[in-house]
Amino acid sequence: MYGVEDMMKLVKCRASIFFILTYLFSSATAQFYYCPDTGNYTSNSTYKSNLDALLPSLPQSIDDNGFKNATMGQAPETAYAQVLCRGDIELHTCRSCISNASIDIANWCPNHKQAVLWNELCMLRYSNESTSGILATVDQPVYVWSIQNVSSPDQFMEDLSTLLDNLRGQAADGGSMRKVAAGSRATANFQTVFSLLQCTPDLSPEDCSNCLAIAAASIPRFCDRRRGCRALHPSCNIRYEDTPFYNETRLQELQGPITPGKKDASRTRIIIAVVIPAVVCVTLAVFAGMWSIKRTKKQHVEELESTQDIILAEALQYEFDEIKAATQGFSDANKLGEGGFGVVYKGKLSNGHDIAVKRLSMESRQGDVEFKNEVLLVAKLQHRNLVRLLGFSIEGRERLLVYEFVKNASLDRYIFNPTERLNFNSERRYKIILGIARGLLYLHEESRLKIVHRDLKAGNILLDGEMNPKIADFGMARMFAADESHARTNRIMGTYGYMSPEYAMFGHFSVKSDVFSFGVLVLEIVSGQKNISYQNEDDMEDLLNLAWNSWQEGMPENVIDPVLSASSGNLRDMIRCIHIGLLCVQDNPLDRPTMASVVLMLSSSTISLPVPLEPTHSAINPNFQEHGLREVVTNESPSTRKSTRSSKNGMSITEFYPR
Ligand SMILES: *[C@@H]1O[C@H](CO)[C@@H](O)[C@H](O)[C@H]1NC(C)=O
Ligand SMILES: *[C@@H]1O[C@H](CO)[C@@H](O)[C@H](O)[C@H]1NC(C)=O
Ligand SMILES: *[C@@H]1O[C@H](CO)[C@@H](O)[C@H](O)[C@H]1NC(C)=O
Ligand SMILES: *[C@@H]1O[C@H](CO)[C@@H](O)[C@H](O)[C@H]1NC(C)=O
Ligand SMILES: *[C@@H]1O[C@H](CO)[C@@H](O)[C@H](O)[C@H]1NC(C)=O
Ligand SMILES: *[C@@H]1O[C@H](CO)[C@@H](O)[C@H](O)[C@H]1NC(C)=O
Ligand SMILES: *[C@@H]1O[C@H](CO)[C@@H](O)[C@H](O)[C@H]1NC(C)=O
Ligand SMILES: CC(=O)N[C@H]1CO[C@H](CO)[C@@H](O)[C@@H]1O
Repeated sequence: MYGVEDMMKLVKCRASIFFILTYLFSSATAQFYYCPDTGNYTSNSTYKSNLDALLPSLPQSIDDNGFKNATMGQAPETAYAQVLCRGDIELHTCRSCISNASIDIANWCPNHKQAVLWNELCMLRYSNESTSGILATVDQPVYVWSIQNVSSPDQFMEDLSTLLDNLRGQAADGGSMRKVAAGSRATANFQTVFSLLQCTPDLSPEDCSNCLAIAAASIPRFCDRRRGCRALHPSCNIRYEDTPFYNETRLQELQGPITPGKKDASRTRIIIAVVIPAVVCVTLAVFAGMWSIKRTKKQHVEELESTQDIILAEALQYEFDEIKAATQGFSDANKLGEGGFGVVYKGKLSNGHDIAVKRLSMESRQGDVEFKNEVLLVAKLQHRNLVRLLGFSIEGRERLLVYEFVKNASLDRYIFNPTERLNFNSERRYKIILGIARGLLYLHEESRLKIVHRDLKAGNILLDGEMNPKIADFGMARMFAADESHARTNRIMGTYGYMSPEYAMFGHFSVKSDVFSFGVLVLEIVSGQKNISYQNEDDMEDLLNLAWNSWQEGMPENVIDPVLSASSGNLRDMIRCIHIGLLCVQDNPLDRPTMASVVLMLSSSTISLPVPLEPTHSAINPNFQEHGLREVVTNESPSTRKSTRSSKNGMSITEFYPR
């Protein structure tokens, strides 16, 4: 019996790495192989004669479904083979492909007891061990990518991820004869992404789905922004391109109509008409690892959900030394910033990719396995307004998180900076607010995990090269404390000034405490002022107070950053933002809108907004904290207390400034 750690070592020892440089292909000639170092046969062995008899028989035995498993000979010298043709090709092409592969495989993996060969149209593998019905993935699968990049990478990768999610289940449920799904989805710049997913049909639906999930999970790491990519495992493969590459007619003939992305049908047709057939130059890196480790599954059920998670963890795990080298030994020169959980460094991997590395300083209460589990879950959260978690590294007590590198600095370095904020016109600010709202909505409602951020603030919003906002540091609570599932905590991890009263005082958190922080952030972005500003020495006035008072006086433009008033005439969007901000910072969590309503309010100018109630800002200003506490404890409902006065003023403003 192996423990998980032993098993990780086992994976590493048996892994061998092959690199092949550049391939140029415009036809089916490019081949990718994997020859695990599991032993060689001798030329006079029975195994070799069994294999020699088996391979040539494969092309004729295959049928329209494009899959065949076959065996030859008696144990222990039995030769097992599996072939899988791409789900949309003609039978005669499939046969020709397998026939070529069965000859070529001996050239690529001479004398190997186990081998896999992929080319554009088919896959052939053989082994001295039964492969039927067993999920086989390599821990670092073969990724083949186009060297060309898409023009709107964030949107493209997000739409791709959605498309793959949709197709995965469809492929898994394909039945015992065929597990194939193909489809397309419209994305930015009138482009469309096309994808074909396939498993060997001998897998169970669950294993097929897992295999495809593993293959898809590393696409952002190996094929980020690429126009096309293939992820190849022995048991499944994924291919996507920004041009149609599969034969839709043949697929329909074999398994009924394919379903393109629902709303995308008309656009897809236009795109198909104008695409230029691409000759894709491919760089290939073959990372090899262990072939099939399914048989150890049962021993690890308690620690990790499944062996597949272990394999996936391997795919996301970086060598500590690699990261150390990438950050020049965590040098001060590479330091990007410091947060509650550790110092963040800029790094450059040997393949040229820029990364940001968070070196965790806080002692976690979790074991390595729990930590890996949480990283896996958080890495699955992908949205264009979230900073992408690429992986992790563990060595001894050191824990590192590896993130995509986001070009420009965090939002606070711009909006509170007297010169930088001149470049932030109201349009840009509105776009940033909307982006943050969308990212937060994804975390709260659209993702599988339903994460409460708990530390949303300007310093945690990063801006990419196009000044799109990306939320950083989400999921940290999951990776540190096991108490995320409880809506009450003794560990307050937010930042003072952004914390909702119920969180700051009682440790109650919920999506609505994030909404509060979002409200503060909105007011900051609009005003260019921090949560607290000292207007004069005696009279300390915080931002929420200022916003509320100006609102009440019917002068919301007083809150707006003066650099905006000077430059732009149309401030309606900003006033709408102030209104939304005030709705978000209301004392009673139930009065605050959900992020879904916030996104709706921001996206549509015709929706009329409810009237905000006065925030008592009890948690904002330390001097008011006692006062605030008393108010909440007496259980007087803030809504009944304030409604008369505010509705009058609120109404008039809503009517004055329609967008
Ligand atoms: C099998 O043969 C290859 C060369 O053909 C060699 O590189 C490899 O080390 C051999 N493996 C074993 C386990 O002997
Ligand atoms: C397959 O070959 C490897 C390497 O020689 C050996 O360790 C393993 O036991 C063989 N498997 C079977 C089922 O004979
Ligand atoms: C194969 O040949 C080697 C010598 O080359 C010999 O030692 C071995 O016994 C032979 N094996 C079989 C199965 O004939
Ligand atoms: C694959 O081969 C095994 C025997 O090795 C057989 O039991 C199984 O039915 C085959 N599966 C398919 C899908 O042909
Ligand atoms: C098989 O090889 C022949 C000769 O190299 C080639 O003409 C043919 O296109 C190949 N078949 C496939 C499906 O790649
Ligand atoms: C495509 O993007 C990758 C990764 O971001 C980058 O390294 C590469 O230089 C880009 N290639 C082109 C042709 O722009
Ligand atoms: C943001 O990043 C882009 C691209 O790196 C750069 O051209 C631009 O100057 C940056 N903007 C600011 C305000 O720093
Ligand atoms: C007094 C107060 O709450 N100040 C906070 C305002 O926000 C910044 C971050 O932008 C915090 O660092 C301050 O503590």
